[in-house]
Amino acid sequence: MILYRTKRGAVVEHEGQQYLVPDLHWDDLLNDEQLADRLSQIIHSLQPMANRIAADELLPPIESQEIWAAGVTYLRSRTARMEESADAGGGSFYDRVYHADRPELFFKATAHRTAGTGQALYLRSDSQWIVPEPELTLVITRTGKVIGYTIGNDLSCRDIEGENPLYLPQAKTFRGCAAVGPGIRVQAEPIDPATKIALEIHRAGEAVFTGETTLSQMKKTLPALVEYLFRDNTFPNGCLLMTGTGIVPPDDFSLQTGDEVRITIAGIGTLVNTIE
Ligand code: DO4
Ligand code: MG
Repeated sequence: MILYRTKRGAVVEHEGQQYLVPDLHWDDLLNDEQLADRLSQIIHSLQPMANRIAADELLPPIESQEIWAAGVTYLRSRTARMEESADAGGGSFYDRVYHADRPELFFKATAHRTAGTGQALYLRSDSQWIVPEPELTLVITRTGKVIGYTIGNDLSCRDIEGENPLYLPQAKTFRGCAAVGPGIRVQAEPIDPATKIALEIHRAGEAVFTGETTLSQMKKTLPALVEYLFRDNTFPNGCLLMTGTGIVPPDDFSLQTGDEVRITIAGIGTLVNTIE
């Protein structure tokens, strides 16, 4: 079942039908450890919506949650980071974190810096090398339970992070730096490791980059990422955790104004954003 945050309220899509679930607060929903069961019960007593939700009614599936992100969880990311930081003496940091037990975890964004599907992401004005990062994104309650999965775009400035690893917060966090959506796949069971993630970047109607990976390529486990994130940390309204990219365009690629970025994760949907 997919849960959408929309201009009409929370909407559940199940077996091809959509149901408006009134009077529910988003922050409460995302902190319900039994959300899958609760939504199943609620829609049982509802009629399907006669007028389905249109694409322009969708809102990003986030309210008071912080978005955090894990890095260097796939070999492709480790290699790309080592290359971009080579001139700055990037040395072995990325290789070491790829193999270490402790993951790289960083603060990414809040709702006001985050777009939903169909909304714009922004290029940082002092970066000339910006790429999308398509990432499975966990939806986690304040108690640390994963109650669903969405799609994330961890927009990243490779020149700024490559110049010096201490610039990471500036490379990652700025206005319009993140996208999540279109909705949340609510399920209590772990996600299938064979799940595919695909990235397409379109420019003037043409695909200028396409790439694909699967969750099974991830070096870290999802429970380990969540356990480290919640170690000595609290999230009063729950949080979203982007789990790292396994797809990095070639080094001569940078996003441009007008590009369209499409990220598809099987079973969740497609997150579409234009670049401004
Ligand atoms: O260390 C830089 C960021 C890594 C990252 O965002 C990723 O691997 O997805
Ligand atoms: Mg990333």
